[in-house]
Amino acid sequence: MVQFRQDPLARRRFLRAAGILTASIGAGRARADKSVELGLPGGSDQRDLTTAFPQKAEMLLQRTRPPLLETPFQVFDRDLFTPNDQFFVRWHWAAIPEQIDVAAFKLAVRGHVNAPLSLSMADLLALPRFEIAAVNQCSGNSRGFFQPRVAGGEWGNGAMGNARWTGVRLRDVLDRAGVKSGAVAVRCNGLDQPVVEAAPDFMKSLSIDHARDGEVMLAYQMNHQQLPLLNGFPLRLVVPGWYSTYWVKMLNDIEVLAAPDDNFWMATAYRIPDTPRANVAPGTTGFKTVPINRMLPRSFFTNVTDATTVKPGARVPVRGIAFGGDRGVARVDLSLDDGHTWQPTALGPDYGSYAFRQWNADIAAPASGLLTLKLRCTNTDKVEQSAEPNWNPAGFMRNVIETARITVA
Ligand SMILES: Nc1nc2c(c(=O)[nH]1)N[C@H]1C(S)=C(S)[C@@H](COP(=O)(O)O)O[C@H]1N2
Ligand SMILES: [Mo]
Repeated sequence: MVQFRQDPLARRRFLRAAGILTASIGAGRARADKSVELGLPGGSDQRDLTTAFPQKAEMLLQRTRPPLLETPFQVFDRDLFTPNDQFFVRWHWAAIPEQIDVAAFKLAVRGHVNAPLSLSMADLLALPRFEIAAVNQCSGNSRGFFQPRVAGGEWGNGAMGNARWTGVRLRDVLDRAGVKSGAVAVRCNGLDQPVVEAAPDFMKSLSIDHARDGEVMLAYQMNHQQLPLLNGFPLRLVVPGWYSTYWVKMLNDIEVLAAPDDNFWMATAYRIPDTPRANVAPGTTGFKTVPINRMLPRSFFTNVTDATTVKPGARVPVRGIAFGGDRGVARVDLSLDDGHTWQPTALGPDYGSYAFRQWNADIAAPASGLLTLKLRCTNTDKVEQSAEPNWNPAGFMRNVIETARITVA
């Protein structure tokens, strides 16, 4: 049972943490003791490590205001479920509430419904509980690897995380309000606001059928704890298998629409070329676009990098994580000959179609030179990662086969 009000310790911690948020914003920049190079081509790739954000341990600082914090990649080697205090953070606008009175918090459900609702956290806690493990990945995760470089947050590979999400199904909430016939979309809005009035409030919509699929949910817990403020406390949307632009944080307003949503964040931003893997040749213009949607399979090495050195002939244990995108992981294969032949890796426990899956393998280092490894995930829909990186002007949906070049010496 989740008890927001009866947990004074967590509440005190929460308020104190909120104070730090103000402090770091006020100072204009976070303290930086150390920095890291992300190995991004074509421009600056140095990022400070920061511990200046509330409820967050060490994070890579992409931007202070609004906060953009990346998960240091070695975190993915330690835990298959990304710890809340190192889960990445991304906001579009800087007017983010620094405190939320959970007792007064209300979620509105309105629009094309029979009975508009105003639900308290207690009302939500009384609904059937639903839990799912799912990867939350920014559309622009790994954007910094795009060549030629594109504008936007120059993330490395750490704008993603895997968590267990607990809360209620969006379908159950919509059923309580009674969706009227003719409804086509469900629009979600959170408590954050643009800093200038003319700028568009961040809102995202799902089709009515998607919203009612029984997997899309409103989460009040992440890894069995309250959501950190910066990850959307006290309530966020979770859209398993879809990019996290749809995972609206600090969700307080759900509007059922009788016409397609033409707000800026659906009609203009977060659109991708309507081509396989959202891929176009650099410089292409005038292509048809659609709203970004389902994720593609990806896989990563977590215990070796291009900086790893091994002894000649040594046994080299390699491991990492994979996810299937909008499906489960069917296989993760390794190639030692530049993708000509592939060998299967052993997969770890299956936490469901949308979660990270661990993989591991043992290989033998050659007598000298470089040990070049390539890694490829195939999902249960037989979609596999591609050898060629995709490109589009927004830097979305990277899912190229990853390569590790290990030195043998
Ligand atoms: N209210 C609100 N929700 C939001 C956003 C936002 O700016 N405001 N950004 C979205 C985007 S683009 C991403 S990548 C995810 C990031 O989720 P996280 O910060 O919990 O990792 O939040 C999504 N939900
Ligand atoms: Mo994002």
